[in-house]
Amino acid sequence: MSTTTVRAVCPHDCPDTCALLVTVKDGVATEVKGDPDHPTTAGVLCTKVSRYTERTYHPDRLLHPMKRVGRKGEGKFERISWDEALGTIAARLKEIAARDPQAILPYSYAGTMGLVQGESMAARFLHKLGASLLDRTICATAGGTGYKYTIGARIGTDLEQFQNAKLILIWGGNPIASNLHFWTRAQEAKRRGAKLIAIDPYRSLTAEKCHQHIALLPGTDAALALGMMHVLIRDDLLDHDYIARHTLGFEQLKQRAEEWTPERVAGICGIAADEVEQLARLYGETAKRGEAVAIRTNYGLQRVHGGGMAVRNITCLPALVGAWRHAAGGVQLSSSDSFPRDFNALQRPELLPPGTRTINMSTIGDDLLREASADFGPRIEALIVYNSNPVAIAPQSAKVAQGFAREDLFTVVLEHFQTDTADYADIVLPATTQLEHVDAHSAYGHTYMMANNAAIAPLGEAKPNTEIFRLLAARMGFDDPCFKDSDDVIAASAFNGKDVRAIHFDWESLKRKGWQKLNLPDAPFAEGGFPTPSGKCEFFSERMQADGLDPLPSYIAPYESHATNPALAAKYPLAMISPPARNFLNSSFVNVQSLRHTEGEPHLDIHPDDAGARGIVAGDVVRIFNDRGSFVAKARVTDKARKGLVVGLSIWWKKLASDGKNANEVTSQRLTDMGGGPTFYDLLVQVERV
Ligand SMILES: Nc1nc2c(c(=O)[nH]1)N[C@H]1C(S)=C(S)[C@@H](COP(=O)(O)OP(=O)(O)OC[C@H]3O[C@@H](n4cnc5c(=O)[nH]c(N)nc54)[C@H](O)[C@@H]3O)O[C@H]1N2
Ligand SMILES: Nc1nc2c(c(=O)[nH]1)N[C@H]1C(S)=C(S)[C@@H](COP(=O)(O)OP(=O)(O)OC[C@H]3O[C@@H](n4cnc5c(=O)[nH]c(N)nc54)[C@H](O)[C@@H]3O)O[C@H]1N2
Ligand code: SF4
Ligand SMILES: [Mo]
Repeated sequence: MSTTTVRAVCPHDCPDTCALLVTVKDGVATEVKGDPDHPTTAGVLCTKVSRYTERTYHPDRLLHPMKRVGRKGEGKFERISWDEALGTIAARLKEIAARDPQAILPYSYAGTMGLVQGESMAARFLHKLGASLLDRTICATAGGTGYKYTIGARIGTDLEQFQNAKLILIWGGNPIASNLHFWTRAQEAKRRGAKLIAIDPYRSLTAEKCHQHIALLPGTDAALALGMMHVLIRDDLLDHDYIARHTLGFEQLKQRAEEWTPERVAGICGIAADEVEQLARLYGETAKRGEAVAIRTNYGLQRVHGGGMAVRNITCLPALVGAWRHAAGGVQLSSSDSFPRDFNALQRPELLPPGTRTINMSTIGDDLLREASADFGPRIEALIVYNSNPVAIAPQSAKVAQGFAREDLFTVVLEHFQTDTADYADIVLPATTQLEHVDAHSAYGHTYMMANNAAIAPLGEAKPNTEIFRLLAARMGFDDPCFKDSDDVIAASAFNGKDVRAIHFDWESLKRKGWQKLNLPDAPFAEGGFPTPSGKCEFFSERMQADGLDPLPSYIAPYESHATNPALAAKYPLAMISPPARNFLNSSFVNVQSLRHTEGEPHLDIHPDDAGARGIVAGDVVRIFNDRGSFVAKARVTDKARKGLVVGLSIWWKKLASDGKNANEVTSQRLTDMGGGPTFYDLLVQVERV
């Protein structure tokens, strides 16, 4: 009997990108643990991934190619050979591409965050084919854009510094569920005397454990940040030296902030003026004492009309009080741009025909239903889906399903499981999991380059995404040598080793070690040096002006709220959000029984007053609806949801819910103010007992 330990990486869409140790006995992975030596993982995994072998060896794993034999969406398939699958796909793609390759669209996101199994060979193949480009907006582009306008890049406070902060604002995130290894640091800070404040409309698991919880209305964070600026400036809780040397547009900001009195802000946010005053004073006074004030802002606050502006306004705060001077101060949204990733080497953009159109993944429902036009280009005739489950996760799901159900649409899905999306495929191809393939990873919550070794052989006839696109390239007759690159060759090109940040990068040694920290300063902007056009933190942004946006921090109200649309609110009086459930990762893991049993079934958290007014008691089955659709859930009557708000933790597989639907039935395809992001948390609904 042989037992080995293999170094791997958690591939899931989570900021923590944990280092894994996989125990393999006679070719079978028996245990997945966190690497105790990796400083941010520190030997701890979330419940989901500590059960990873249950997912990998799940009896429902797709183990061979299949073709659809029933209606689209019905889920009836028949086993075929790889030869038949590849032959069918190549023939259809050739026929469509002969007319216009842009009628072919990839749909992919972060099912794996791997730089190799994500967009490397897949991108090369699709570029060479001339397929439409996909704008990958479904998660983070709104805030990412606001952050970059302000400080230039997605770089921020190092995760490994947060325990030294004296005040941490956890703004629009629920790290106990979705950023566990940040929560470890925040708790350590708490033990060392720091104050933790959660800013969240919902009393999440995290908000429950913070010293203070500010339960503002969804979509109003930009106003709260403006109110903080007002108080900081009015009470002179500022770092004048930092402002003078490292910021742009303070005088204009001062004028703007004057309009945002705590009373006005309180009215918009649905909180007390005192909460605004105290939050700003605590933030400013702690910084004035020379102590580190840190903000961990996350994704919850971005999924609304003004989500980009909200993140922009928050990103202005550290520069006002000089928080960046401390390694433990500042703000972190994402660490992605800390990594010198070499996307040209990975994706070969020169293969792409010039002028190729781009389609926004957040409006896939509408776009699948669009006819050809001069403005849109050709109708979408083929979809190649990998690393994503759009029928469950994309907004306004009824439209998405209607699009996927089109008889004239040719759909290929690369998957581990027969998801809601795979049910609509013409051909389903079995993909390997992280334990079965090689990959290189960056992260968006820490700054380690990571290597994933294959721990076990592919199960059944499963193949890595890369190999599937390699085989398709051969069938299509693509003969550029880049289509022969092995996964190791691709991984070795993932980081630019000439960049000073990645000077230690060498793929073979990274594979042996598993992880390697980037070479970065502890405090990224202690001496300014922001990667903006001016080199400063831009309170006034010429780029925003050029892009048709307000160049100064401002407030953009939700599309759907009592304040912005009273007529709609009369019909649908409750705001709804659907943030991640702790035991799922987006729609991944919903089919892992032990995890689904912990979540139970789809729930709706509703305030006792709102429940009472509708005759709803705990345990009732309720219908949640608006003009876009409806779904059912079991009511939990709780003041965790503020009055006027309902919360449905997500993202359920539609087919595992009693009515075959999930929260995306009621979400809309409207986009954020910047970055073309989705507005999953900007909607009004009504709720009734079934
Ligand atoms: N367990 C688990 N972990 C995950 C995921 C998962 O599905 N499950 N998903 C991963 C992915 S893809 C992402 S993007 C991240 C997302 O994780 P987070 O960044 O934490 O974002 P969300 O979970 O969307 O929302 C976090 C909190 O924001 C609150 N919120 C909603 N609307 C607003 C608002 O308008 N303002 C404010 N201030 N707060 C608001 C919600 O109530 C919620 O408690 O987590 C990743 N990690
Ligand atoms: N209502 C509502 N909707 C939301 C959100 C919300 O908070 N509320 N959150 C949004 C956010 S932040 C995001 S990021 C998106 C996430 O949406 P997606 O990126 O689609 O994430 P998942 O639902 O986890 O689906 C990923 C799929 O990829 C598959 N997969 C994993 N690894 C591989 C691989 O190596 N190869 C192949 N071929 N497949 C693989 C998994 O089996 C899984 O089915 O959802 C968005 N939708
Ligand atoms: S999902 Fe996040 S916390 Fe869980 S193992 Fe993966 S990276 Fe770590
Ligand atoms: Mo996300």
